[in-house]
Order: sequence, then structure tokens, then C-alpha cells
Amino acid sequence: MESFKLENILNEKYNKKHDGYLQYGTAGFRAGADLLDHVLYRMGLLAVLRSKDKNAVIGLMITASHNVESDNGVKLIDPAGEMLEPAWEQIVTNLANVNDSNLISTIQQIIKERNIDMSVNATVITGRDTRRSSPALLNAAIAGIQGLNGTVQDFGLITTPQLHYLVVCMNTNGSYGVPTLNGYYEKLSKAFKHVRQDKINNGQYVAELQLDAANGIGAIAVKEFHNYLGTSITIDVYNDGDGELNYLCGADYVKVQQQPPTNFPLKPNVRCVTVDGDADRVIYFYLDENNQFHLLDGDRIATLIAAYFKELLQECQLSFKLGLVQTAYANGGSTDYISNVLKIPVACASTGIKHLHGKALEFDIGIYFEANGHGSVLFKESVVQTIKHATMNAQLQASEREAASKLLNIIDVINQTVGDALSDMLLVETILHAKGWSIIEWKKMYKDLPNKQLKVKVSDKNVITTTNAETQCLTPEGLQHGIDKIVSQYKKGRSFIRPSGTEDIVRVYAECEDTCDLDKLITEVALLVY
Ligand code: NG1
Ligand code: ZN
Repeated sequence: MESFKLENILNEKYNKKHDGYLQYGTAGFRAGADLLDHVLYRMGLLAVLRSKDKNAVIGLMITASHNVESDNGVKLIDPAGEMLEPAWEQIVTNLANVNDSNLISTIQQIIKERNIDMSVNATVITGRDTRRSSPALLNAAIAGIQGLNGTVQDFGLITTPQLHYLVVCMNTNGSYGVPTLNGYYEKLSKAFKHVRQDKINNGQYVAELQLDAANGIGAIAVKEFHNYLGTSITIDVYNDGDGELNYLCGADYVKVQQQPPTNFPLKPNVRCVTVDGDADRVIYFYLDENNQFHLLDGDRIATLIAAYFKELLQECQLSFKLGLVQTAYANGGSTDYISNVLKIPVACASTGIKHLHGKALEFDIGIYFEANGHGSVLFKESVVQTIKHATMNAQLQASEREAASKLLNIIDVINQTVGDALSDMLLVETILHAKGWSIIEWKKMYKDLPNKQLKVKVSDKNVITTTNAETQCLTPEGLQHGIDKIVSQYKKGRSFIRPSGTEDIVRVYAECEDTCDLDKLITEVALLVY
């Protein structure tokens, strides 16, 4: 492309108005919404380049997920629904931070270095969460996309996982699903209803649950789901948009604070579920008859799925490499149960869905979940074909074919393109229904070690670097030695420190056998960086 055409991309409205440095982190750019106008504009430009580079549809999602309402963010979705390729993260970070006077030359450099054919058509599909700042940021992104002559298709208010689904459907000519929101709701709910058939309740399982939507997009999506799910399940929605986004509610709040959301009626032993601001994380919880709060997080969800899939595979006499991927935040109780009781291999990945997703692909059936409730299950195409054959294999017994058919339908309940709170919720409901379990039976599977997370504000979080899937600190010197010394004094003690990729803080995690020791352990470790 000649440089005179590139001059079109100069747009005063979206000039950079501050000097702060922004980094494309674990989940794209996140910052105060007022700092992001030029970033969104430039991400629009970049999404066009990426689309041309891959000759495929790229997604651009405007959200800051679980962050406060005043923050916002953007992430790009690559053609197969995965997070932006790591090699491009530095390119994106650089583009977001250059001065306006260097914008054209930076774009030229990207085109040259990546050898991008500018004659290829570019399509970018966009979506946004319910933040007040999102529409203006969307306009900035659209201006950027159109500035480089890209085609935009805006899906408006949608959940992050819905945009991932749409990107994949579009890039696979519909073979993964119909590339519309209707297609998404239809695919998941049809499979969900098919597995439970007309039997709504089963054993201890009652098809009713209460959902905390974090005052975010999840409320809109669940209400839409109602139209497709019919009477198969009743979901009462709270924090459905009247209050402030993520404030004293939502999956992150419930998980980190280990307490129920506000504005939420609690009845003993009723199954409750909470999602985050862009509906990609899901956590279950309940209050027992003694008013004790119980949390069933991503580790519990992963364990439930793994145990059930193992059971189904045995029932249909199929043998695949089934594995589970966690992060260092996974409770030691869950890891122990999965590897030593279920005897399913467990891998540990760095925080951030792209790391878990990548590792899960190494298994035939890879289940991955962050403890915070973000996760999915991935099936190799050859596995799906084998299961399909088993459903029609006359040499198998009827019960074996039935188990295969159940498995096949369950695959369609799952949004394999990324962790999806609502799809994961339907999957959990499907499994609890099949087992005839209430939330209490589910909770009994294993015992969590008492655990806690703290956020510590430090002057420069990046002085802390880590290794071994973030379980150990490399720098500053002596920090890891300090952690080891403290941890060795606690039974089943484990603790680690890492800089957050989404907030300007350092996270401290600790677990140990005795609840009474927990505060002391985590405080001692936190003091090492305070
Ligand atoms: P950071 O801020 O890097 O810890 C958090 C979550 C991640 C992931 C991202 C993206 C924890 C401890 N960390 O990342 O798991 O979900 O946000 O939303 O929950
Ligand atoms: Zn989220």
C-alpha cells in the first residue's frame, strides 16, 4: 500500500491524549475507560491488518470483564477463536503506545515485517459488554477498522464467549455452528434439552437455580436463553443490570471474597450460580442450613466434568487420552483428588486462558479450568468422529450406544471456542441432572484446602518475575527463598506471588491444612513484597 493511502488513518479525534504506557496483557488492554480512545482506534487498524494477514475474520471485543465499571478494555480474537497470537502482543503494545506522528510509519513497518498483502479483504466482527463507556469505544474501533477499509460487522451487546463462537463459526463456514446469536442459543439449548429429554428433575436434582449476573451482559444473555430453554430449567436472575457492574457481586467477587453477592436472596441448600461482567467465568455456591457459605469454583466444575466424562467413556467402552489443565491457583485438594482418586493426568499452565487452552489441546479430550471459573473442554475432531461411530455401532450394546450418544450431545452443550459461563453452567446442570445430584452431593466429592488470595499494591509489579507456571519467583533475588522458608512451617502449605496481568497489583495466593493458620501464612508471605 502506498503511503498516501495510509494518510487516511490519521484521525484527530482519536489522537493519543496521555503519556501512560499500556501493555497488551493476559486479556488484552485494560485500563480506565478514559485512557482508551486512541487504543481502540488503533486496535481497529490492527484488527484489519491481522485479518488480512490471516485472510480470515478477526474478533474485537470491548470489555474489562470483572474489573470495576469505570475500567474498560479490548481484546482481539484470532481466527480459530483463540486469543491473539503471542508474537503479535508486542506489535499491538507498540502500536498502542507510539506517538501520533509515528502512527503511519509503525503501520507501514508492521505491513512490511509481516509481509501483509493489503489487497486481501478484511472483516472484523465486534461486540461489547454493558459498560457505559463501551459504545464510544466501539465507535473508535469502528473508525479504525474503516480507516483501513476493513468491513465491520457489529454484534452489539454480547458476551465475550459469544464473540469467540461467532469468529469460529464464520471462519469454518458454519461447520462449528450457525454464525448468528440465534445459532449460538439454538445449538447449546437444543443439545441441553436433548440430553435431559422430558425428565426435568432427577433424584436429588431439581432444575431450578438462582443466578447472579453481576449487573452485566450475562443478564441479557440468560434472559435470551430462556426463550430457547423453555421449561427444561428455571433460572431466576438477580443483579440483572439495575446496580453497578461487578460491584459487590459477580463471579470474581464471590470467588475472591468467599461470600455471596449482595442483593441476592439466599435460601438454605439452593443451588446458586454467579457469572462475571462479560459472562466467561462461572462459580457455583450455596448456603447450608447452618448459614455456612460453600463455594464450588472452577476446580470443582473441572472435577465434576472430568469424573463424569471418565464414567461415560467407560460406559461406552471408549478409551481416549483424557486430561485436565489447571493453574497454580487450583486448590491442592482438587489436584490431589483428580490425580490420585480419579487417576486423570493433571497439567499446570500459567495464568491466562491462552496458556490453558494450548495445553488442553495436547489431550484427546482436554478439560481446562482456572479456579476462578473460566474454562472449557476441547475434543479432537477424531474423537468426535469415533464417538459418532459408536452411537451407530450395531456391535455395541444398546447401553453403550446410549452412553456414546449422551456424550455426543454433551459436546454440543460446550462452547469449545473459549471458556463460557453460560455454556459451562448448562454443562454442570446436565451432569448434576444425569447423576441425580443436588449441590450438596457435588460438594462432597473432595475437600478443599483452606485458601486465600490477596492483592498487594507495589511501586513496580514487573520487578517480580516467575517461572514453572508461575509457581516460583525468579526475581527479586531472595524472594522465593523467603516464601519457601515461610511455607515450610505450615502443614500442606503452598504459596506463590505473581504480578497481575489485568490490574496494577501483585497477587498473593496461599493454602494450608489448618484454617487458623491461613491468615498468618498469607500475611507473612505478602509482607515479603509489601
Ligand atoms: P491476572 O490479573 O493476570 O491474575 C485475571 C485472572 C486470570 C484471568 C484473567 C483474565 C486470577 C487469579 N487471575 O488475571 O485467571 O481470568 O484475569 O480475565 O483469577
Ligand atoms: Zn470475564
